[in-house]
Amino acid sequence: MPVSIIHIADMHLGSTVSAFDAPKNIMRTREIEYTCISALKSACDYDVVLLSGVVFDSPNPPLHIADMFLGAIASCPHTRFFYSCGNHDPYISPVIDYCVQNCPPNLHIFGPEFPESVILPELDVCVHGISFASSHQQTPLLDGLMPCNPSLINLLCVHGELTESGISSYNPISLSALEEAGFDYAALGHVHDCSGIRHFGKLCYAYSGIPEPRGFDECGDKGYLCGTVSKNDVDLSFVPLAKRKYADETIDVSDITDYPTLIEAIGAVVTCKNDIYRITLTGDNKISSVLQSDRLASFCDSFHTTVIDGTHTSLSLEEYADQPTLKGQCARETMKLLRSCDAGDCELYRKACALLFDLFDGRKGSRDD
Ligand SMILES: [Mn+2]
Repeated sequence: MPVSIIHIADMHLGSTVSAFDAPKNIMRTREIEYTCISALKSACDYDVVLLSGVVFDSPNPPLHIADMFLGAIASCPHTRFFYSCGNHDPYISPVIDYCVQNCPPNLHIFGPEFPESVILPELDVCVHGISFASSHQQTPLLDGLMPCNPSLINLLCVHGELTESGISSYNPISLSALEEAGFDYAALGHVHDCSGIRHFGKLCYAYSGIPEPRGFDECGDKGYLCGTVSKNDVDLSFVPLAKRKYADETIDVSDITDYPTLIEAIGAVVTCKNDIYRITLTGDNKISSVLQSDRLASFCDSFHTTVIDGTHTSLSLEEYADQPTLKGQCARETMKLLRSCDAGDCELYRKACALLFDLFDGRKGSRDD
């Protein structure tokens, strides 16, 4: 009989969002908690839940967060939950002490000393796991793995980094060692992108990624993996859970000459009102010497959009340098500054010069020549 499982990792419960204004920070913090806790509560129809570390963002989160986690597990009394602690929530920490003391009967928290195996005889399943003891783990936790009993479905639940070099501060894991031990499915945590189901010889393994993103290094769909595992078949699929996505986009403005067209171009990228966007404008700016990033962002219908001006100006100083005009003098002074300034300041001086040109032309920072 196949066993039905949910593989969920890196929930980072107890982390607080601070990138937005105060009401949105609170809303987003609560949303992340809600998604994760709902995911746990939705596990009632599954046999086994594998929590591959970093349930908690820190060793000492507010205890009501731990109560929410334990309460969600207790609300699915017929589902067996297995939890291997990771680098943010190591086994030796106040929050894990609390969870151990208040552990619902259907939750098993693996210890940090040696890989443990829990047999579920009614399912012909054996779940293996081990916890980080502290925030760093250079010695591979799975050293000294015993071979699996091949008559059972063997599931591994662990936090760590896949590497054949044996070198990592976050529990180096060797795929060849996992395959040799005879696991049917290795549920891994630590990497925040879902890897999809991968194969190494007879071994199936995956990083499920995080359920909810918290920054622009976590773009795209986020969620968990669920489905069934049997002796020779792993049928798991990715289920998106996140309420919002992060999108990090670049727009080359070189062919754009006015604000309305730029606003249209940004609008074509900011397509979902629930999502969080970072739009970096690049290329040759012929629109305005000072792009009003905040104003551009204010036109966007989204949870939050940041616009960053990464453009450069193609203003030709040489063209004006010979003129006996204010523009000519400004061009000559700017060229002098450019010869002696750090590379990082060059664009700043060029933009300042472009702004002055706009002012001389009476255009308030809107250059169109
Ligand atoms: Mn980690």
